[in-house]
Amino acid sequence: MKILSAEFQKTATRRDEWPAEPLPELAFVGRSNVGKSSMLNALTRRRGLARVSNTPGRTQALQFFKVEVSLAKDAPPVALSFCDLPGYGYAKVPKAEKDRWAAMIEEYLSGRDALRAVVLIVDARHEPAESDREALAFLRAQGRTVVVAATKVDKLGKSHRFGALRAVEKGLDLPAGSAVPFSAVEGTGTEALWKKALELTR
Ligand SMILES: Nc1nc2c(ncn2[C@@H]2O[C@H](COP(=O)(O)OP(=O)(O)OP(=O)(O)O)[C@@H](O)[C@H]2O)c(=O)[nH]1
Ligand SMILES: [Mg+2]
Repeated sequence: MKILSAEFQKTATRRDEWPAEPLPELAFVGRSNVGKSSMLNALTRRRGLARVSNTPGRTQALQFFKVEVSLAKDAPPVALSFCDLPGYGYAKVPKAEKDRWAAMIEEYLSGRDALRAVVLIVDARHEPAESDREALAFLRAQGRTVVVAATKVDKLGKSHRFGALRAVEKGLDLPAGSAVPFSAVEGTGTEALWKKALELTR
C-alpha cells in the first residue's frame, strides 16, 4: 500500500462546517495528549500534517484531512477522510470550554453519516481510565464500529508489551488480540491499523 497524498482539508467547530460530499471517514478519539494527532501523522507518513504538542489540549476543533492511497500498482486510488478530534479528560481546560468541546465531539460522533469507523486510542502503559471506558460505551451506543489502538508502546520494553496490551483489553472488556499495539515513534502498528481502516471504510 502506498500513500499517494495526504492533505489538510478543513477545520470545523460546527456541523455546518463539516466537509460536504464527504469521503468515507475514520476518526481518531482518545484522551488529551494520548497521541491522536501523532497517529494520524504516522499513518499518513507526514510528520507535520496534524499538529502535535507536549501541551495537552493542542487540538481544539475537528480537523479534517484527505488521504489518497494506492492498494496495488495500476489499481485506482482510494480516497479517505481522517478526522482528528480534540482530546477528552484534560483537567486544565476551563469547564465551559470542556463542555463546548464535549458537545462538538458528541455531535460529530453521533451525527456524522460518512463516519465508517472510530479509532479509540489509549495509552499502552496504563490501565484504561474511566473516561476511556465511557468513550467506548458512548461510541457503541451510537452504533459506531470501534478499533482500539494502544499507543506509545515504544515506551515499554519489548517483553512488557504483550502483557500491557492484554491489560488494556481486559480494562475495556475486549477479546484478547483485538487491540492494535501502536507507536508513532517506531511506526509499530501502522500496517495493522491501515488494514483495519481499509476494511472498515471501504
Ligand atoms: N514516545 C511516544 N510519544 C508519542 C507517541 N505518540 C505521541 N507521542 C507524544 O505525545 C505527545 C502528545 O501527542 P499528540 O499527537 O499531540 O497527542 P493528541 O492526542 O493529539 O493531543 P491533544 O490534541 O492535545 O489531545 C507529544 O509529545 C508526542 O510527541 C508515541 O507513539 N510514542
Ligand atoms: Mg491532537
